[in-house]
Amino acid sequence: MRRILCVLFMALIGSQALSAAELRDGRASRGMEWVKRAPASTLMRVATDANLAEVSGPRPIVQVETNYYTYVPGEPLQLRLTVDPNGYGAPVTLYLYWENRTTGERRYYNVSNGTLPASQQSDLFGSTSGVVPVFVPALKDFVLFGSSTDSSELSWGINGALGGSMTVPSGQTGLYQWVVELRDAAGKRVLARSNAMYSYIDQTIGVTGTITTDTTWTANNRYLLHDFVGVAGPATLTIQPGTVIYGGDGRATLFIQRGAKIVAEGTARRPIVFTSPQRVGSRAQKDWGSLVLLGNAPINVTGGSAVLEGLPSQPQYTFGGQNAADSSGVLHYVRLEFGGFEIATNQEINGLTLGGVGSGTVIDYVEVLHNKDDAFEWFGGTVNAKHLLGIAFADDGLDFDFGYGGSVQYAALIKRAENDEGDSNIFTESDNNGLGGTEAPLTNPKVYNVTSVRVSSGTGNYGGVLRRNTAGKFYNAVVTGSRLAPITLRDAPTFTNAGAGDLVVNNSILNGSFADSQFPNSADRADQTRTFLFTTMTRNRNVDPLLAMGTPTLTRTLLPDLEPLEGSPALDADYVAQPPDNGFLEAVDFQGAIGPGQNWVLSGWANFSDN
Ligand SMILES: [Ca+2]
Ligand SMILES: [Ca+2]
Ligand SMILES: [Ca+2]
Repeated sequence: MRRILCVLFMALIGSQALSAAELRDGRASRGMEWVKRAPASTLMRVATDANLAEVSGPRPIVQVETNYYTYVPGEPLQLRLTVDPNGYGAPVTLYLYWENRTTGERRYYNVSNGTLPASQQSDLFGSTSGVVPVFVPALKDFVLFGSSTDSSELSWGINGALGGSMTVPSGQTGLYQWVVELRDAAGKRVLARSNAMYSYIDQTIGVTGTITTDTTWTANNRYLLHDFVGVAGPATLTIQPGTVIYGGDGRATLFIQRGAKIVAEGTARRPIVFTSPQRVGSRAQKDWGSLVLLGNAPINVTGGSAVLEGLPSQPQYTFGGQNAADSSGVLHYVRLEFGGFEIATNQEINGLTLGGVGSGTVIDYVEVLHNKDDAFEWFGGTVNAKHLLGIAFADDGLDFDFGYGGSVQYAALIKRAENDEGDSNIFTESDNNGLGGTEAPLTNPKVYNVTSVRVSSGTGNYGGVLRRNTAGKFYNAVVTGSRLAPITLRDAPTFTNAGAGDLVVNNSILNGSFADSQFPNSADRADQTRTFLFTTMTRNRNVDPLLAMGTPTLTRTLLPDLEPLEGSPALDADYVAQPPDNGFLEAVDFQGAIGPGQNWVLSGWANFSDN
């Protein structure tokens, strides 16, 4: 630890310090030229403005990023910052600190003194004895620490405003982060916080072919997958918390085959990350494939098994069986970023593909960021899932098919305009199968507490499309911002299922226009859809859900606050459905993915980068 800090001190103290006189006068100096100091007269208004902001919601947006997630000794660590006032006019204080994500040890950084001792706290421009309030600056990918001379593979090519790159020491493997906080003018209340996690590792380990014996991937290495990598039954692949795995090429995809297991038990502080091998800022959807789980649980395909779409008819790509309680392992605090490579024409790998996965599998806290296809897709199976986060997926949020029959609770789904395509739906697309056949069991997901929002764009479709003879139970959803109708039922068999009570959409906030709804049997499809959703179904409302985020913009999705504001209709107990006690679904007192004070999306494990 001491050696790391020595290196940090050396790197950081090189920045220009403010003199006491400069601080008193508010004069521009090299450390502070990118912000505007708030004059004392303005500070009189601070309390009023801050109280107003507390009620009405607009908060500044901040995002801090390192140039890479893992470093071997000697590699340069750079840090950059994006800030948007987002309508917040009152002065704030800016805090920058380094933290050990394993031990919690924290060191504040200050432009005058560099890294402070563990016992001291200061805002970026002030001192341990007093803060320096500033107006929220507007910064886009502003490099705080960096050297233009670093190799282009890892560098943003700009010298940092606060100093040069930090050089990573040897023998100090571990998980760390830089954190930026915007606090109120007194330095007390945190208005916005962003953390950039990274680890120091020993080496890169390439992975190819098929894993046939029990194997553990450890957090002191980074793993680089090449082409299709399989785990064959009965082997178990165990991945330590905090481990980072890169897809080394476009086809790089990890298949957990029938009878095999993945045990990826990350934690809130040490998530497991699968991501693009490119430098932060140069990443995009399709940089690699993603993660595929194939199991032995029932699917509704004749013969009981199927080959995953786009893949050759071989046992390692086959899924489905007779064991509803089958386990493919554990995914807990796992991120899947910048995947979705096209393995065949129009066949991209989903963020998380679940083919015939059984209810013995644990899926809780999984993020998909910037995937070219669906965020999450189920091909049959019985696996349940909680705390799913999908951001900037190109196709559907939750795609159900082939007789899936499990439960999903708490899913936050955000579409971005920059990555949105036709026939894509923010919340869900649910089919019994591709032909709308009667194969049993019908696709019948039990889905509670989803929040799905979308940044305005000219493409993208519905909130949810229920079609091709699907059944399903959808409760406590919040759907807002869809280009077309928030929910649409597309064909006659699906509507028949709804009439029989096998397809239910109740207790949901469906906010938007239904003018372009599809409906099976009438010229006036919009009217019939409205009648069906708001009269035949129970306790649905077409109202603004009053989320803290406000109207979604791309910048706001860099720190997406989906929590319902005080007074939100999502908190009206009369409209909240209580899930059946099936051993998985939990009692709730809110609609949508996030309850007041339970913001699992912004708790520090997830990533919201746009590149
Ligand atoms: Ca798909
Ligand atoms: Ca899809
Ligand atoms: Ca679709």
